[in-house]
Amino acid sequence: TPRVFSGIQPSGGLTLGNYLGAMKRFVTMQDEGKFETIYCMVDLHAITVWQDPAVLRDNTRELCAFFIAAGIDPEKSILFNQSQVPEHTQLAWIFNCVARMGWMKRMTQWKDKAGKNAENASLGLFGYPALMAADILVYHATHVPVGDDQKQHLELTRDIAMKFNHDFGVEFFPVTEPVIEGPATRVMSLRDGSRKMSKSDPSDMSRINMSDDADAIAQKFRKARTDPEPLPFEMEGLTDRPEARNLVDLYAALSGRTLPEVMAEVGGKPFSEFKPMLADLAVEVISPISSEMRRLAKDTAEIDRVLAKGAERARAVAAPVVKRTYEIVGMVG
Ligand code: AQP
Repeated sequence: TPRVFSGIQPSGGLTLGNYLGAMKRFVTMQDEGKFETIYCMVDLHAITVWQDPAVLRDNTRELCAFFIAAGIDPEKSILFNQSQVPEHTQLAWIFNCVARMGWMKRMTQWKDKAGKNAENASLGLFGYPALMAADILVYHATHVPVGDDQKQHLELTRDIAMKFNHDFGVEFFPVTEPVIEGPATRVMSLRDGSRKMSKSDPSDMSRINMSDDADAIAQKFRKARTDPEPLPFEMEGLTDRPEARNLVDLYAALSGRTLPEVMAEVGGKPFSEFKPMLADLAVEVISPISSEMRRLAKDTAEIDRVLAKGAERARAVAAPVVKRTYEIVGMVG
């Protein structure tokens, strides 16, 4: 069976963008039953920027509770935390030696996150995509569901797999397919239609957090930036109106309907009418997940048991791949 791998950073909270662009699609792929599904909290990625240790531990457990509350079944999928499976970093070192500096320097996430202060960014942040390639390829994953922002990193993963295979004259690592589809592969900030919604945006008003209550959600949509025109009647009328487009996309993704279906319902409405509809729908989707998350997160012993079991299952798949890789590279052992 084809194998799916994807991960989310426990870098604090979870946005509606992470949920619609990633988590919700992880659940669909698990439930379709066409794939073996492997999902990961990538704590080693999170520490490429500073994380308070106690907060990181809490965030990792909370993210695990989110996965389960959103519908990931730790029996059906392998659900685990990255640092509990050392094979990821073992393979990442090999990939550090395969990937080229020039490839890494071209990554837009590196440029965005390191910004003008690249001299002071961590080496880990620069090497992030090599660890990500290892996360995926240590399972020989064939399909990776992600948001649109990760497209470039997945291309790099393919480049690393191909260069490794070519350098060592083997057909060992698969060339992975990104799975970037659906109506919410790039959810935009509520304050700026040209930036993606992100956990690390300094403005909390720019995002819907999966832990926001109904009042906060209603307020954030009410204050979301828009132009003054009412919604158009046709999809074409959303071109060059990024904020309007984003809200309509969100409505479609949250209601599980297509854009044309949604336009037939809300076309022509002023934002004063549409925004409360969107807020109600978001609350309907988010609140059962967040209340279940809070319930599950209370039992940290149970979360830790799930993570330990997930790590054991993950290692059973990853260890033989690392062993074979080290043989191919020429390590004695
Ligand atoms: N705005 C988004 N729309 C759709 N998908 C998104 N993803 C992130 N933002 C959006 C997808 O969520 C998955 C997990 O992302 P991550 O936790 O690894 O970190 P990220 O991509 O860097 O997301 P954030 O929220 O912007 O976190 P920070 O601010 O810490 O960097 C990925 O599949 C991603 O595509």
